[in-house]
Amino acid sequence: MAAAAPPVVPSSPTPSRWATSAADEALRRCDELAECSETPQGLLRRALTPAMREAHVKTRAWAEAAGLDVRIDALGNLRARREGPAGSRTLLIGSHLDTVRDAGRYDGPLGVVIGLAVAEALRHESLPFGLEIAGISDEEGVRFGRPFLGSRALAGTIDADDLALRDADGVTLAEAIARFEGGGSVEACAITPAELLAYLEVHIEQGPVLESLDQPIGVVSGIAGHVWRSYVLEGRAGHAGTTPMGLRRDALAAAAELALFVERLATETPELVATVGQLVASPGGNNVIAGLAEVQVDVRSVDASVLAKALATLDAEAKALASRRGVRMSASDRFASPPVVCAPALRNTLEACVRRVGLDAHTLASGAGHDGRILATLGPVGMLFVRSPEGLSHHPDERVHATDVALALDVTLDFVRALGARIASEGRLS
Ligand code: HGY
Ligand code: MN
Ligand code: MN
Repeated sequence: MAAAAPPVVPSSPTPSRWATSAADEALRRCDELAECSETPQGLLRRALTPAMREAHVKTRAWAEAAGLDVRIDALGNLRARREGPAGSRTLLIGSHLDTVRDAGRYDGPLGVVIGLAVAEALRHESLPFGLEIAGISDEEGVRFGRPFLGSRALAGTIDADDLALRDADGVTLAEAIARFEGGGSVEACAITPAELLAYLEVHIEQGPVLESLDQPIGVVSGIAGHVWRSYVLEGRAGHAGTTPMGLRRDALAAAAELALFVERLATETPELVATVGQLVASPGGNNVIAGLAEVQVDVRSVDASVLAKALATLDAEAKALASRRGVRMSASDRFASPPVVCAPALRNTLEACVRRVGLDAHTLASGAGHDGRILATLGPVGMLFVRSPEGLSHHPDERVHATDVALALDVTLDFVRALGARIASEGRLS
């Protein structure tokens, strides 16, 4: 008699029935949130805007249906909370609700709706800690040109320089806060290290690694260090027709040379990525030599020494080419954050939960920035990645597989229960 055919092992395990249904609802909610946009074509939802308020209305309804008390803080973070036992700390689960321009619908919101689904599943289970689901208002930095303003409010580090930042319409952050009428003061947004048990963020990978390994989910080891450095090049505007090439101080040409150097340096340096996403020249005219140009550089590495060396090399090259071209150069940082390591206790627990759903616990670093880098200043941070088909993100075609989201839900629910059991028995995380 022919031997029985070996069992067909699914490329990924089967999620629980709860998770399968919760994943469908989570993806439906991401679709609903994608309707909350400042633009009729393409998705844009910046901090403290009417589109964000629309997103809050929907998210609040889902959170209240899950039995959570909801408030909007001064920076426009949505805070959905269930109290823990007196004196207990809070497990914060969340991600951001703001988007980049022409965004995908999962970068940020997926982590919020997964948090809400898990809170709903745990509604009638006791936990030895408070649970707060955060819809963070500004991670991408699109409106005020500085990222992580929402989580920095949670960390209590918003300062006068931040409040004076202006958006493209000249509205300061302080004015936007006042107009949005979130609750309480900027200071009252803060969570203290004594209050925070841990922060968990579930996020799409936004890169190709998990897909290349055919892994539905992965555990994050750390978040790359990240700097937004602006180089301003000041030459002299002039007539495009009458100014001899040898007498020009062309700021746009200098900026273009710098942008190509940025690309070459990152291409030649392992562990480094660097991008010029914005290059603005003025006065702007086909027949006018640009007198002024600003090059915005995004530089990242998981290795702090690689990042520091790259920035020093960029500064040196900007100075040298400016001198060669007779233009003045100045550099300033709009944002800088060192690499962050995810807490081993959380990472180990996540890995155990991933194995419990029948997966390899693949661990990977995050090249993308996340609010966890800011919240790591308050306490332990853990992150779980969900596979990004084609590694695509910051793009309307960004998508996820429903079964991968379901597996992430199973892992996240198991993780919260595992943390609860540990705190109940040992009183601490590790
Ligand atoms: O830029 C980033 O890495 C993130 O999407 N804010
Ligand atoms: Mn994100
Ligand atoms: Mn993003």
